[in-house]
Amino acid sequence: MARRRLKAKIMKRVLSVQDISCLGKCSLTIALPVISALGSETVILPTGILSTHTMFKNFVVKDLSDILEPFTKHWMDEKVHFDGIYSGYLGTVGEIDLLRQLIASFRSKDTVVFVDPVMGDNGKLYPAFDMDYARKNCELCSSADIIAPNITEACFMTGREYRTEYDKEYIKDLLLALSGFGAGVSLLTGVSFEEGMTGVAGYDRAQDSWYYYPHKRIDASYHGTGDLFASVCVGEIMKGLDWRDAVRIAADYTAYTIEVTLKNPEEPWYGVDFEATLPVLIDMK
Ligand code: PXL
Repeated sequence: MARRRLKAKIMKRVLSVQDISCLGKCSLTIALPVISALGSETVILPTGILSTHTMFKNFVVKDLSDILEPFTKHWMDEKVHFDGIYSGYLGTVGEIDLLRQLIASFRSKDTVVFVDPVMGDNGKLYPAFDMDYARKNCELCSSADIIAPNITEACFMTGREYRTEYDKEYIKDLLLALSGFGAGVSLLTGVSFEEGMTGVAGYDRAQDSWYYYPHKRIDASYHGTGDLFASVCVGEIMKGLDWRDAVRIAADYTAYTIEVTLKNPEEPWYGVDFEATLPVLIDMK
């Protein structure tokens, strides 16, 4: 059997804090396999457990807010070190306070905190969220090194008007407003300046530098693609890549996975076929 030559190196450990949608291919059921496949140990802290993600009708939810404090305490007692902390879909305003305490407890000078303030898309909040939740996410973003909202989420957090047609000034204003929350790097996903293309914009506060990575837009929308993008970013950053390279790989891989999913004759609607594309991701540079 052919084997990859394994380089001896210390494995990074990432804590991912978000829900488990048992059926639905999003949040932890993406973060765990993807970050593991990219070579980091992935510790999970489920904030809630759902029968499916919230785009299904009649989904059932069990809130798990009450495990956050005791689990944090146990890991603190065990002197666990996290190289990365990555949060996505949470659930309640109270969980954001608990997560901020957790971040403060585990943060060391080399911990990368990546916050994807998942709360909506296409100009609307997801069914479980309201404006209080959106505002509270600004506080969570202030605890992060890197944040990665889409335009909808950025507008709800910054109070800017949501637009589907915009120019570079609109995107720069959104990024500066996001950056005002305090993260070192602010990303904005789903930014399109021309027909047939989309991309990721970014602003690095310390360097006062702008970034835009355009790529082909595939005309399909699936749930979980934001989680796939964020998980790849985190996995690649843990490998030591600069955030700009991590974003490029994550954007290309997510677009490729959507293309592959579109070819599936069963026409899945609720998530992408990342299981089929993980081998490609592992070798992407
Ligand atoms: O992919 C974002 C996401 C995560 N978790 C849950 C969701 C969604 C999007 O709809 O419903 C439960």
